[in-house]
Amino acid sequence: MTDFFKGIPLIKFEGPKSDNDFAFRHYDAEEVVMGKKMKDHLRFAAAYWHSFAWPGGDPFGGATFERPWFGDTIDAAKMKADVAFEMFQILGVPYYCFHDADMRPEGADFRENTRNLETMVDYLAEKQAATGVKLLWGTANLFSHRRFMSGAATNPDPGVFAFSAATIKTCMDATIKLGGENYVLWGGREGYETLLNTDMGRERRQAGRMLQMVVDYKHKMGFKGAILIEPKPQEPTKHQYDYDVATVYGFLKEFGLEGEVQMNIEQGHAILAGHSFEHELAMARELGIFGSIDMNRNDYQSGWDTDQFPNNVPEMALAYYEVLRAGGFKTGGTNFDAKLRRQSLDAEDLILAHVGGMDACAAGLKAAAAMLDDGKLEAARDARYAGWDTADGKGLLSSDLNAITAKVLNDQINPAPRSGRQERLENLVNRYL
Ligand code: XUL
Ligand code: CO
Repeated sequence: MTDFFKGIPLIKFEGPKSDNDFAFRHYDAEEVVMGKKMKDHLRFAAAYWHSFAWPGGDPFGGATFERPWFGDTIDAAKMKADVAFEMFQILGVPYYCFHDADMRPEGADFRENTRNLETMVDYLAEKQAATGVKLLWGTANLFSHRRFMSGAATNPDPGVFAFSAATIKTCMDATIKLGGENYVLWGGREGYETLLNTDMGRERRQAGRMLQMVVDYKHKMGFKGAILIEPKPQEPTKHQYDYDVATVYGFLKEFGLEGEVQMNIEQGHAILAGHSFEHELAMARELGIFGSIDMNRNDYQSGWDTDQFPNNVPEMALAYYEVLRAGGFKTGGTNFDAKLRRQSLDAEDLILAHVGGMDACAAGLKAAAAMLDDGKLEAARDARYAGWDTADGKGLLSSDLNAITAKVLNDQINPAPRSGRQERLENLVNRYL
């Protein structure tokens, strides 16, 4: 036991009337919603990087957090793991996620990185066995170290491609050894700053080849989890190749990998791409590539990726509505890719941020389930498209322009516009919140 969270109790469900900051009002892990326990719907995961590796810097100042585990030694990394697992247990989150660089000390080269990673994987395996906390996904940090400044798979230097491929292999090995349920690829610096120095065709082909190698390795190793790509439109590079779900789908089609890879969709990334979160979720569902979510929120004024803890229940209800319509999570889950504000120094800030986020997700999930249970939204949508279920409607799609023109003349088709009833539906949604 460390004393980092000293005095903070295990967080329990106390119901909406509770006055206790250190309690859930909506998240009751065992409560059954639409035939499934809430914990199995939401599959919460805490992110190692924001909560335990990020020091609180911004472009104007350095670290504000002075955590006792900061330092590039194995002992420090073990203390970090001890504290992380204490937090997972206090919150009752069943899963966590990591990048290699979050949980192992940075080595001088690939060999030392791998040795450090393996040491920490053994330690994390012990912690998982002792606590029952599981790994939702692992990933490689191929964007922080300066060697990756011009990309990883898309780098103009083949040496960086090789270093990246080898690092991905070790991170997939770590994920498999820890029983991870998915492996994530976020294209950290897979994009470009200026076309003046960029061969876009080459870079995209390199990324396609790397992804194929990842898929091949997954099958070679018999890994049953999902390979997930996390789209993001900008930041760190000006033009990221994995802009949004639709762009990534085009990329997967181009390289013949659409049946092999699913999406990890992040709330803040969706907004940066000019979409809503629910748009990205619905798009992935329609394309058959929905996998998992990174839950957070951005500041709507600042225009960059602020990775705040989520707290907007009406928005989250619409997101979980799309998750439920996609059939819910299979290997995926709800990962809090969210960090404290840099003034939130205290251990209890870390706990309360997650408590609020988990509660908001639970409230959103319950509202989403109520919308589906009630069926009014589905009925209104079905009614709007009812014409397509008639013989005439179905026939159109297998017809051609000549035959359709003859039909329009013969049947005197002269459609009258009908209301989309948006406000009525928005009012209806508010009744479930
Ligand atoms: C960056 C981001 C990453 C990925 C994992 O914006 O979301 O933390 O989730 O690399
Ligand atoms: Co993310």
